[in-house]
Amino acid sequence: MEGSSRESAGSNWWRSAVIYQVYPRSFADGDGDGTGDLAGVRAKLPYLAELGVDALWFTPWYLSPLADGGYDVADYRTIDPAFGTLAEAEKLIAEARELGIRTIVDIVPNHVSDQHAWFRAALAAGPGSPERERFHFRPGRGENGELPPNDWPSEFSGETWTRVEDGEWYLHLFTPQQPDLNWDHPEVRQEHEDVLRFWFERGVSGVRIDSAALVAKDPELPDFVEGEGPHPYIDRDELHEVYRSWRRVADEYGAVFVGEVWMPDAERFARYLRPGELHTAFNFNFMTCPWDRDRLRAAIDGTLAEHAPVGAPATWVLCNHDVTRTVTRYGRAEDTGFAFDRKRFGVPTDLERGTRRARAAALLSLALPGSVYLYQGEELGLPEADVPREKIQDPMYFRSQGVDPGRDGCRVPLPWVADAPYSGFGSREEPWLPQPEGWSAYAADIQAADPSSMLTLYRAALRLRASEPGFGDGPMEWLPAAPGVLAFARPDGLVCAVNFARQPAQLPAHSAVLLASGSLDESGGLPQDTAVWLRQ
Ligand code: TEU
Repeated sequence: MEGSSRESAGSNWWRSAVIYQVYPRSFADGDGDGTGDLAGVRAKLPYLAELGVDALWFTPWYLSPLADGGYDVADYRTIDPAFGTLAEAEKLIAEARELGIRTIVDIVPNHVSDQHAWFRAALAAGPGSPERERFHFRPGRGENGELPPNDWPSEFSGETWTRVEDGEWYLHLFTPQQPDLNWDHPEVRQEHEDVLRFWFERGVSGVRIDSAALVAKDPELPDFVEGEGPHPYIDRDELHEVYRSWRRVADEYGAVFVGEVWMPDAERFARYLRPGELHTAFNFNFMTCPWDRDRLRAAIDGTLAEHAPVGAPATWVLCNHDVTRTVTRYGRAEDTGFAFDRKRFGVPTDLERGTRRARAAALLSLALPGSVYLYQGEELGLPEADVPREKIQDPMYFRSQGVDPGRDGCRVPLPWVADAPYSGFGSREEPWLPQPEGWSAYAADIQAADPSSMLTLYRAALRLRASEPGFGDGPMEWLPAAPGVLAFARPDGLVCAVNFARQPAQLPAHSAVLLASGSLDESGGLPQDTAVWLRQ
């Protein structure tokens, strides 16, 4: 499957790519210590090549105390020893490239770890020092400075300010172990451009930008007043200059960006994708959309309309390491969309229904114009796991006082071999998060041998998508369809149809059925929650 996509050798590869997200801690454990690692990924490269992905996006693999699963980076130039070494990362990047697979790394510009050399120096240097200017240190409010400097709510619930021994407070939109950087500081800007170069020099083809819309802060750090002027820290105009500057660095290497931009406002979202800024950004409006024909159609139309004026290709995402896994979400009776504020313990789900819909959603998203992100285990149809409370590690759980289960349920180590300890994830030690009972039924080895498995569906879909130039970036056109059915045409006579309605639907006119997410009924009708790819 070398060079799986028609574009994979060209400079526009990213406009149509299928990008597989690796959460290294949970992907494969090469040394058997219970934590996934780079040796594990290297061993699975043939699997990824056979799956047919064009690139791998690695969530942070750098030195980190893991206060937030690696999004608390202590040193960008060192691979965390739990994962391996820099030399190994270089080998991995090169070996993947030989199989036609590019590498994307994750950069977290909003904050660093409290163990980062800069933050340690800032603490040691004290109030008023230049070392503190790289962060947001302030005196507190109240008579004795005992109150935080402002009222900003944390992205992770809880407080956004922590007081240090000498009485000053520092800002952290996430956990106290993730102090926010001051992007008005030239050294902060310079350092990140050096880090970009560091990874581009090592053969990396792209960068995912974490929390990309949060980096710029109102220098006054005022309280947030609804409806009054620009938000003090979300989507501020100044941050575009940061990314324009990053873009100049990326262009020297032909590398690309994907921004993590949670921005329901289409016009504001598209500003990140203007020429000279980011190449792409995650399409969370599609991901958070419930399994509903009209709402999905509206999300698709909205997505294409917002991307068109800036000439950027859309991305299609069904899940990632922050959200409830697709089959679990779509298996719910109602409220199948994803919202952070509705993440709760014990929401019932019907996995059979969820799996059927996830299979249909896979064919839907892979047929749409643009690139697609696949989160590890999605190709195995893994459900969200119930992680016992005493094993949960995600700070979101702790900061919500145990109300929000957090994100560990989608981060459980993958099952590779049904008949092996820990489902073949690792050999010796128990995995860092427990695999639930029945996990081995999802193992890649048995799915590879099962023509009706999720893995077989993904392999077939990716193979077809790579061999049909009509898929990926390019035009699409809605076709007339029965109520409850979405049908659209792509170039070269390709058609995708999805039936959301209870009654089976007649297939659009076609000369061949290329692939279906489930069996058609006896009279050739498309059953509920089933998608099909056709040739006209
Ligand atoms: O996520 C950003 C983030 O937290 C959003 O998902 C946020 O919750 C949302 O805007 C709520 O409205 C990234 C990473 O993907 C995540 O894993 C990290 O924990 C986080 O940044 C901090 O680095």
